[in-house]
Amino acid sequence: MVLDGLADKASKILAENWLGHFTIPSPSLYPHQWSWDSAFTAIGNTHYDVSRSIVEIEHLFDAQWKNGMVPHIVFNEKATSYFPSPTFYDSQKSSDAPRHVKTSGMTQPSVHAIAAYHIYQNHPDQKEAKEFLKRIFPKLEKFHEYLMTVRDPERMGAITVMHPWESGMDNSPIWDEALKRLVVSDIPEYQRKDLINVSDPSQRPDHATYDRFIFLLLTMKKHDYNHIDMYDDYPFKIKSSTSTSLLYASNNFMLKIADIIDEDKTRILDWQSRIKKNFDKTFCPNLPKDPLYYDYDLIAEEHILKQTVGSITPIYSGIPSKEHADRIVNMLGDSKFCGTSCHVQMVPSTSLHEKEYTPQLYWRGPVWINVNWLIWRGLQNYGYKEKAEQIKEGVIELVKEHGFYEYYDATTGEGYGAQNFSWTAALLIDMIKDLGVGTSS
Ligand code: 2M8
Repeated sequence: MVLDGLADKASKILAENWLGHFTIPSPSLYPHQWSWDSAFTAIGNTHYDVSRSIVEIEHLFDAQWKNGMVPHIVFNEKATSYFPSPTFYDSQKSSDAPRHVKTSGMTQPSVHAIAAYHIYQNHPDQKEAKEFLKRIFPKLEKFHEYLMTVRDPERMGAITVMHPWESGMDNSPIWDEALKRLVVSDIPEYQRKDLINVSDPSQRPDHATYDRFIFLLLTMKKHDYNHIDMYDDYPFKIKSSTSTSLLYASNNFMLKIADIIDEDKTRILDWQSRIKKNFDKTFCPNLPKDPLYYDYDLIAEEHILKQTVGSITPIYSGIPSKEHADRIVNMLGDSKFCGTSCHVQMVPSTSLHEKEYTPQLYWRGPVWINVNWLIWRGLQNYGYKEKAEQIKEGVIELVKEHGFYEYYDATTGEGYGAQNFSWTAALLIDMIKDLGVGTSS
C-alpha cells in the first residue's frame, strides 16, 4: 500500500538520524539530542524498533539534573555545527548538572510520559516493557515535580517558561512583547550557525530576537542556572498554556503507568487537581465569549492575546469540557486557522489573521507536525473524527507531495527549514499506523 511505503520511507529517515543512543532532529541544523523531539521520535519508533525508543528516552533521562530538570539539549560531543555550544552554555556551573555529559541549562515541554506509555502499549514483550516503565517512572515523576515546584512557585498549577526555547515554539509572536521589554546588555560577540545550515536564513529568527535569546541564556548562566534563586528578579516569566496542558496530559499517562506497575498515585492526583482547577482561570481570560487559550505574562501581569497554535493545543490534554471543546473545534473551521483557506486543513503555528503571520517564518505561520499530531489526538479523544481525519490527511499530503520537512507553508504546502526531520517522520508513522494509544484521559 502507498501509505505503508511512506511509513517505510519515514522509518529509513529515523534510522539515518539514529546515532546509536539517540536520534538527531535533523542532520544539518540540529546535531544533538533535543528533549521533546526525542519523545516524539520515540513514539514513531515504537512501530518499527521499540528498543530504540527505550534507549532514546533512557539516554535523555540519563542526563537529568539532580533537581529533576530534564535539559532541552543533551550535547553530542562530536558535533560542532550548532550554536550555542556546550562551552557557551557551561551548564556545569550548576551543581545540579550531570558531570558525565554536557547539557543545556533549560528545559522543554514534558511529553516523555506520553512516549513511555506508547512504548508499553506497542512493545511485543510486556515483561520487558514493564521493566522499562519501572525504571523510567521515578525519573518522570521527579521531572514533573520539578515543574510543579521550581516552575510554579506561585502554586497556580501553571508552568513558567523562562526562555522561548523552553516552550519549543521559539519564535512565536507570543514572546514578542516580553522579549522587546528586555534591557539587553553585555552580550559578547557570537557566531550563529543556524543561518549557515538552513537553505533560506530569512526563515529563522532575526538578529534582534537572537540577541534576546542569548541574553536570557547568559542571565541564567550568571546565576549558575539556579532557577530558584534567579526567579524573583528574572526578566522573562510566562505561564505557558501548552507546557502546562502537556504536563497535565503527561500526568494522565503517569496515572495509567502507575496502575500498570503498582505505584503510588497520590502526588500525581494532587498535581492534576491543582492544574485543572486553575487552568481556565489562568489561560482562558475571555470565556464565555472566546474559548481560545492564551499565555499569561507574569511580569506585565497580562494575558498575551495572540492567536496561535498554543491557543488550541490544550485540547490534547482533555482539560476543556466537551462544550468548551465544541467551541474550539468550531473555530478550527475559520479561515484564520486554515479552515478552508489553506493548502491543507491543519492548524498553522500563528493565526492567519494575526499581523505577525508570515507563511515561511519559523513558528510565525507555517504548519508544524508535532503540534498538529497533538491536536489530531485531542480531536479523536473528544470524538471529532472528521476534523481529526482532515489533519491526518493534511500531514500525509504534505509529506507525500513535498518531503519530510521541519515545517510547511500552510498556504502552498511547500516545505521549509531542516530536511529529513525526525519528528515529521516519526509522527507521520504514528498517524498512518493509528493504534489509538494517544488517549490521555
Ligand atoms: C527548535 O529550537 C532550537 C532551540 O532549542 C533552535 O531553533 O535552535 C524548535 O523548533 C524546538 O521546538 C525543537 O525542539 C528544536 C529541535 O528540533 O528546534
